[in-house]
Amino acid sequence: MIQLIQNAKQYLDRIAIRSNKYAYTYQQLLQDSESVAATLLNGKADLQEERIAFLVTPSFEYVQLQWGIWRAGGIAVPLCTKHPFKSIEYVINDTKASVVICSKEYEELLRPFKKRADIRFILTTEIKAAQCDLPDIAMDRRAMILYTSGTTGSPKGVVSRHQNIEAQITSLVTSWEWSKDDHILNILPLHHVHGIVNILSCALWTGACCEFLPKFYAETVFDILKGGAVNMFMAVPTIYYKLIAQYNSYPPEIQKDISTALAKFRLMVSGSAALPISVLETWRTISGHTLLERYGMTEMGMAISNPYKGERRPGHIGKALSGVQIRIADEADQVVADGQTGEIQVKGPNVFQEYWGRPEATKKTFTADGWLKTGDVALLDDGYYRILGRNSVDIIKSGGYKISALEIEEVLRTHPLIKDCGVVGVPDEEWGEIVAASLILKETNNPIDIPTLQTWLKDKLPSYQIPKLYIFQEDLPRNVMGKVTKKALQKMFS
Ligand code: MLC
Ligand code: AMP
Repeated sequence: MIQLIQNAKQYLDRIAIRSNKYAYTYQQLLQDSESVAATLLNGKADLQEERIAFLVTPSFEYVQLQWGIWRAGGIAVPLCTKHPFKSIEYVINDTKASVVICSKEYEELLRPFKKRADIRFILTTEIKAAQCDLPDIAMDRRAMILYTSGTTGSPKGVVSRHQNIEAQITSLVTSWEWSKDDHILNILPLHHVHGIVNILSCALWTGACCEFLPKFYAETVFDILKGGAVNMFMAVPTIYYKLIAQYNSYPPEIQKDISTALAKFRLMVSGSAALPISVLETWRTISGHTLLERYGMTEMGMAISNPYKGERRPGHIGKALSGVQIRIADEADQVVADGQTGEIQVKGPNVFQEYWGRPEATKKTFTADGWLKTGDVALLDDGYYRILGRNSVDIIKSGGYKISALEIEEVLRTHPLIKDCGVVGVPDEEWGEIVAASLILKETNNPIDIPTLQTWLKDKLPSYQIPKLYIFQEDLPRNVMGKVTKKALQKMFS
């Protein structure tokens, strides 16, 4: 039984979702997701974990599809609205999706799948009101696959089971005291846990309202936040940075209106990347709120959080969330003494069990005794965890997105004028890190035009992965063994 969906029966007349200026009740969500389930089942008793990929903008339609897939016994594979065709095709092929669903807006982009004999292609406009017998879904069944970049190979599908998602939700609902009277604005993409679990699913679990703004515009966000209906907000640090810049552009009377409205909020949260203390402090001046910083990962949802009540310590990610075990371990996976630096390792019902179709990668991401190796380096500082960095320089976090330097290098090396390249993340106030590339050209008298290169990259990489900084070198910095030293390369950009 999927408790998230069962819970909705207690809140039938309440507003579950606000999107595109419409309000949708829990009853509508139950009815319309049943129609999706009936369309997908098409006479079958149970989808038996078929992968159903779907591409719609964040809206009621998204939730209707997500719940419909779950109710029919399928695995939901949400696609990214900002990805080029190549990245979408990769996910659909990797998951071996049997069905692809999209709204009219994405029909042209996904047209090639219409011709595939192994895929059933459904437009959301083709879903008609229908009822059917729904299968009973056990909690240990697979529910969702989200793609994440790593230090090796192509992006991997993180498989979450219903029990993992439920543990991730309930831990946050309890810790942050969600209630049915809450109303949250969701401006985040819905192919990552921050938007899907922390915001959407926690709201629906408690009978609260989730309002979508499918595209981030700082001005529109302030218009909604000033409106008085919303009382919770969650975002990545880059969004707070952009909101601060927008706030600073307003005359004093508008600033005052915004500050008065924000002061009435119940909770404001930051996560997915390190929150700079300067952003925390400026936001406190603007809103009267000390942002609650928490730490998570696609493979486990949230694991560590500053307290809802109690001291929220700047520069720290907080303490273990309820039901989650944390330890700091050395390179041999041995626990270090309190105060010593090591990798954050995590255990609990929130933690995923497998990368889709990649048993070797799954094995490598857990210790022999079953702890998830996050790759994040931290220490316990007077009862609060503090992140110091990451094990790998090949992982870049920009605007809350995890980006693999190796994936970008692989694409750059296929350019006819490029002999070799090195990609690194360079610290940046606004984005956390920005993607920077050093290019070694095949022939120095045959230069590369950067705007042309950027255009060439656009259908090969999501736009947020396209490097923003370039340097040209004769060779990459290397150590005595001839291995590229990425730390030295990073310094060359700063
Ligand atoms: C957009 N751009 C970025 C970028 N986002 N560049 C670097 N990093 C990013 N994250 C660039 C585009 O390529 C484009 O460049 C220009 O900015 C405008 O694009 P846009 O799409 O209009 O940008 P905008 O809508 O303003 O997006 C910024 C953003 C977005 C911060 C709202 O990046 C975002 O939604 N980030 C959140 C990601 C997220 O949810 N992460 C959670 C992962 S889960 P050009 O050159 O073409 O103009 C996780 C676990 C946990 O981490 O703990 O939560
Ligand atoms: P993702 O794989 O996209 O889910 O990103 C997970 C990663 O985001 C973590 O492994 C951390 O590196 C980073 N992260 C999430 N929250 C924080 C935070 N509060 N501070 C620093 N890094 C964070």
